[in-house]
Amino acid sequence: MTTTTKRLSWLPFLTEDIPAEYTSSAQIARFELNQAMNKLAADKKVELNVLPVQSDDYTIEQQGDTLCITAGEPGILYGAYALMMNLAAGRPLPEGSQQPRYALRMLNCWDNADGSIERGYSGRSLFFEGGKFDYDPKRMRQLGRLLASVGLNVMCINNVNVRYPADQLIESWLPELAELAAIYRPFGVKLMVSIDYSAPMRHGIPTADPLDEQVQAWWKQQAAKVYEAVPDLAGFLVKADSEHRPGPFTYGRNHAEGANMLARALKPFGGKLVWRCFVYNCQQDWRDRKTDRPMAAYEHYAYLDGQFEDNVILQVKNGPFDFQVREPVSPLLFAMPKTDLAIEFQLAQEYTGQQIDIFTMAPMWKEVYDDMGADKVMSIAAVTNFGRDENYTGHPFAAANLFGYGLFAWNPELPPEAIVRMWVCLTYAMDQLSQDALVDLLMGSRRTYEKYTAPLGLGWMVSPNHHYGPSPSGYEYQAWGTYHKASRDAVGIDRTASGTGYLMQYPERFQQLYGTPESCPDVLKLFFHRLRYDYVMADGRTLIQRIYDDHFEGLEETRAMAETLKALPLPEADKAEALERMERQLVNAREWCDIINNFFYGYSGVEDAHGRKIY
Ligand code: GCW
Repeated sequence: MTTTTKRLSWLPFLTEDIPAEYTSSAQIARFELNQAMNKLAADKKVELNVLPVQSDDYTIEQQGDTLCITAGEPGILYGAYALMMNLAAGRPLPEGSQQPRYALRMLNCWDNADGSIERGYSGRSLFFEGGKFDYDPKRMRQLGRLLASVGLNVMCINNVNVRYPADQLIESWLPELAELAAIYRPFGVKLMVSIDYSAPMRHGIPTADPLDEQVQAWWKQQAAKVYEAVPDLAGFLVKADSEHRPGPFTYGRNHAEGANMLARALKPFGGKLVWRCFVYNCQQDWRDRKTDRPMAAYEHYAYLDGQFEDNVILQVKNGPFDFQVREPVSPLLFAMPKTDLAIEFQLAQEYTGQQIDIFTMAPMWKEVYDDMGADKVMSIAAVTNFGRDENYTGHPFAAANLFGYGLFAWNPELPPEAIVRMWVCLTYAMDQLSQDALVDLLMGSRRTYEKYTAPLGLGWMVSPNHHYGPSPSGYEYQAWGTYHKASRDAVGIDRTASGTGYLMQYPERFQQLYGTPESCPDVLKLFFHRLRYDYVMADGRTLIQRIYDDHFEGLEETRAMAETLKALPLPEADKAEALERMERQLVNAREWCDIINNFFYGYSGVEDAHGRKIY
């Protein structure tokens, strides 16, 4: 069992473990303020005015030397952390009443009962080992503290791919689930569990058909048992009919019928049914040019708008594919005005460097948010990036994504740089120049990673299965529907009206923006258009030259990052960890640059205009 970490990323001023006996947010808030205020602002007193309501909102007012936080539960804790973190960062305190933009600010852990984590890059599971619950309660409270400090309020603890014995979470493991829920409750974090749609079939029922009365009765009775054990469980999360998971399609039912059956079972207890829209044909023939995977979610769900129970939330990945380094915003997010939606991001860097390469996500989330405009999405979810590693996130800088996600989920209007700067300021006591250098490095890291990997919105040039490192044709002749169609003359897929028609799933403003190669931003050009290598970009470069240039630039920028990193006065452990990973990132960037440029050179036969060697 791991012991509590000594230095807690963005909360280094909190060094004492939270006592186990605390059962309310107000108690924890007092405990944290007591240990921190001396260090942060010894001349100030803090008063808590705890209102007898359940609410996230809080207000901080200053009267002379006294700072008064007024809030219910768990808002009082959010107010306390906001106060401490702003003081620690030398920032002004938030003025007026503070409310989160999203009601449900969720984390999805992809932890398996055997202790492994699907797409986990920070060690093994914090919750499970050897086919059962196995955790360090101190670390649980430490994690509760981290999550509450950035306002996250729902945590789904098991993988959406539910494999035995994780299905027991809602059956024979209920007492243990209740114990864990009790640990997180005072932090304002409600647990959620992923369930297996076919569960009734392991109880003598021959079907999982949502319209079958026995199936409905089984889920109703099971929900009652679950809520008796954990009365405030946030709900169930479901991956159905996706990548070989069971679901309603088997019985000729649509996903409203499938989700509503479960939602009705949860409704008497106030539970939410979060249903993922990551549904597509993963058995595609690459020769089939009609099927276009990004169209799938919209095709499966948009027509069902208005048919879902009011406790159903459809969870939609931010892009139409699958957490690539760049994708356009999912058109489904605009297509269901009568349905509650959650947008889903992935903090785990599956396709974005696996917490070896630095990839700071705040700029990307803000782009997606800006694209969404005045939307009605009310919930937000992210696949987590933490595990049993002592620093939780493997790469110490990956904590900036966990931290940033919380801040973004509370207030997506925050400039990404403010989020990243806040994390740097809180985490590392450094001189201004060093802080600026680290902020710049993190802010540029996504663009750099994008340059040395798949060009101009193509995606999917990663090595199959594990998804680290380049393999330009690795997914080209596979069944997953992820193609770039590079030939000797051209690359990319026409997804406009004259092509697959995907673009037509969007509101008019996107159709205008992405409709022609000229109007479409460079970074998404090959997502929406098939272009010849001699296509001339707005800046006068040919497409092929732009591909070469981006890759060489990405490699150069990574080298510059490594130099910056070497010079930073970071704490020893973080520096050693970051440098060791940077060595691997340099190798990775070099490989990507060589292999992708060589791939396109091989097809096009065009020499680099600057005479650089293409290996
Ligand atoms: O991209 C895929 C991942 C799977 C994951 C799936 C999903 C949990 O490679 O590992 O399964 O997405 O989001 O369901």
